[in-house]
Amino acid sequence: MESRYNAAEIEQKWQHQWQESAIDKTPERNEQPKFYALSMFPYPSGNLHMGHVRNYVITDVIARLKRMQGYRVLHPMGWDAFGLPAENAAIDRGIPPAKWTLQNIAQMREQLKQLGLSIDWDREVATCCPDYYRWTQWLFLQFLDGGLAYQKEAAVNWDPIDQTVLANEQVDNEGRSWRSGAIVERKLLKQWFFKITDYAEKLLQDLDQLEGWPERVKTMQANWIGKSVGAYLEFPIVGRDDKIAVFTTRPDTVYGVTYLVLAPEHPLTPEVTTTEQKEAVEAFIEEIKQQSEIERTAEDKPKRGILTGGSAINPFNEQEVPILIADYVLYEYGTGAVMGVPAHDVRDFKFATEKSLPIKTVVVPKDTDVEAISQSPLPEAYTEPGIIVNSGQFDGMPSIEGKTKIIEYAEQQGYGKARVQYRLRDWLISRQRYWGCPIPVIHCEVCGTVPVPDSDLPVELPESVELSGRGGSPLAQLDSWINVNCPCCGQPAKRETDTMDTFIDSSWYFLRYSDANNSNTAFAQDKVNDWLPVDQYVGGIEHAILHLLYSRFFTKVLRDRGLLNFDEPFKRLLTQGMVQGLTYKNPQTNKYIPSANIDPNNPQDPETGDKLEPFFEKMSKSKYNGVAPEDVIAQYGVDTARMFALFKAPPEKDLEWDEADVEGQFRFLNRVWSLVTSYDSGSVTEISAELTQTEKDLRRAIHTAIKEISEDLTGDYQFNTAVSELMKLSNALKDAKCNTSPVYQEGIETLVLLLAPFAPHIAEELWSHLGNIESVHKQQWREVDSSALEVDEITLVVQIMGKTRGTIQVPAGSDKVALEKYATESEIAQRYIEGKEIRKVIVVPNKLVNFVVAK
Ligand code: ANZ
Ligand code: ZN
Repeated sequence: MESRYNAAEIEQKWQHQWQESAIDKTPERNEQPKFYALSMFPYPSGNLHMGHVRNYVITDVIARLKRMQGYRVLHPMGWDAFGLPAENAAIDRGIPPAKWTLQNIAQMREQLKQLGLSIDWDREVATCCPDYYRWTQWLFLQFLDGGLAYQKEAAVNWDPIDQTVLANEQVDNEGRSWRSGAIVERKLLKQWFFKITDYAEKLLQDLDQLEGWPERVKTMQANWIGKSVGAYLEFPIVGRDDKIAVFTTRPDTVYGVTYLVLAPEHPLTPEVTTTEQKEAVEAFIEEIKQQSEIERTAEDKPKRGILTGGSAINPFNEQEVPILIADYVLYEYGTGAVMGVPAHDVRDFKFATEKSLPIKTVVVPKDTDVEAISQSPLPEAYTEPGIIVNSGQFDGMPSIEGKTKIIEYAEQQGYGKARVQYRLRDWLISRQRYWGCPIPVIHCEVCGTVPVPDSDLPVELPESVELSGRGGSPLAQLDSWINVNCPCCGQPAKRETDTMDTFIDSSWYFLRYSDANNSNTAFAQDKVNDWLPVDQYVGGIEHAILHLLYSRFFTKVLRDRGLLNFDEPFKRLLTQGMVQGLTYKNPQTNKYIPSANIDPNNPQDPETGDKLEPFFEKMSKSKYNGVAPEDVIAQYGVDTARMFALFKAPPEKDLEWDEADVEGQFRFLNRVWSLVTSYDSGSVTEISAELTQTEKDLRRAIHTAIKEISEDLTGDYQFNTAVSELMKLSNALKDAKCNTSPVYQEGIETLVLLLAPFAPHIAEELWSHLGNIESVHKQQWREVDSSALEVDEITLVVQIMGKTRGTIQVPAGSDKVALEKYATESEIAQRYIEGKEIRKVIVVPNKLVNFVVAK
């Protein structure tokens, strides 16, 4: 048989067969080691894009490889299905969010199935379905029971367009909502929080366990947690009984304090403000309220502040210092108050200079003449360590040592202590939105906040809700849903109307997959402890902080509640790069131009005639640089698309979509196709006692491929070099002049087996063509025969002017050029031909090299 490679035909055929034979079903627990391969589940927008394709293909190759290597593999898929877009679609088009979401899921599931992914669809989860969110609610109640969920009034980010609260991370650097783009305002509201701060230290420490994570992701997490070591110090307020507590990382500079600053929202602000300053202070506070946290702390903005008229005493030196309020001091961090040390902090230096506040040096570089520097003003803040001066009993001490000594002293005196502070805040989890998981509590005037009893879960989302996009929570408008009897006292009470942040849904889905269809519990312990932690997690770098941090937090809380027995959910993490498309933008008009309208040989703007420089950028609709997966599949087949996505770049790097390289992979698969289909297994001869050199060389090529590909696919997953090795093997087979040898047969079979994880359909077809009954995907991965890798040596005679001067060992099968090189570089030749002109080199393959030199 020598037929054409018809990708569409064989892909359909095998996808159908695989479904029939349930080949991708997760095996029951057995003596095989387990491997859990997981892709970050998608939001069901309705359309699969190239970024998805790349993500899922990477995970699929790993899953298929691990199966061949003898693991029982869990490779599931699901949908992160709650969230704003469904609600917005409902508002814009009048489709109920549930309907819209389920339609999208159905559509995307079909698209995913086209990719030939070896997913166990029996374990599919969708976070918006009651059989899933029943357990999200149950988990929420676990947190509530553990004292890890609570309500408090909080200044929140308010999106005036979407009419909802946003988490800090949903606000960009310019203070805009990540979804609507509106400038975010501050508003005080009662909100639900998860106490992630209780786990700050653990979340930081355990990053060390994550050897299989990219360093940069671990650094991002550590920075987000933001641990600071310092002190808590108290300054008595003049004329009052109370004190102002500050958090500082530089207790060694406490003698340099020349003022204190409170956050405008600090409860002591009105208390310390004098009558003379009252009006000005209140006006200032009004102004600050309009600013987002990002604006308040932006480096490049001038710091704004105002005197309160009050003052406090520095307990270390009894000095009286003024109290100010300023925008850059945040109420939520530390104690909401800071001590101003302008001589040693850049921000304080700027602020003090602008406000003409005194600057007092208390740390100097070693060997500084203190008298001399106190004569002239300090040109800038000195922020380095040094020697303590102007600080009473601590003078002369290195500042690093001074930190501990000053804290010890403050502790003895009773006005301070050591303190560790984290930047991480508690997780604001409530949303005033409809399409999310309802928070399962009931508010009773008598009993307070009462959890919904387990038997009443799930609290289902009501269907008949008016979604206008305006006002607060849509659920709050539905009286029939809100009014219930208190589960405790039976009196009329009200349901909570907030829904949960969708990050909660995605903080435990990987646990649910281990036991996805359990209707009695979120997951059985034996299942979750068997499959988890995830052995390889694959997803985008955009989730490097929050999703991963929240999932780690959930895992630790559930472990502490005895629901599972591991510390960390994801053993290894691969953050795949983006898929970039060829982009045209007119620099004059700043408009993106669809590439379909452009002649690649002479790119110019069809409207203006301006010349264009193409470049690569992340594929997106607005840039007209996207390539639709379905188009590529229709043209080349999914195996080519997979091969291209794997070959073009290492998985963690960005991938530039290039039609010519897609073609290249298509041609490669065609070469493999004809190589294997033209092979005649009927003509194979008996294995001979001694392999010929050709056979030996081919065997070496085969086992080199096995070795290299196996190595490329452990740990770092260098699919691109693995595909190159496949190409080398295919070339070696094409060139090998031993088609009837059993070694050639071994080569053909190996090529198909090694190709199987990458291009599963063509490999299956070719495997079956070779006469095999059982699927290629059920075969064992080939082991390296290291004896095949050994290079035979021959003895080469080295002659000078026809006279034998010695012999050297060289690799067998070396060609003439190589032999001449070995001989020329040998010590023997060097000794005899040194300084002489070589007239001629005569090479007799496998025997000798003779140098003819000038006398
Ligand atoms: C005095 C001082 C002197 C400070 C000096 C620094 C250098 P990190 O490392 O980020 O934790 N600070 C404390 N609470 C604050 C708040 N709520 N808003 C704004 N700034 C606050 O930074 C800790 C330092 O940030 C603290 O140490 C404090 O200024 C300031 F030479 O105290 B420092
Ligand atoms: Zn009650």
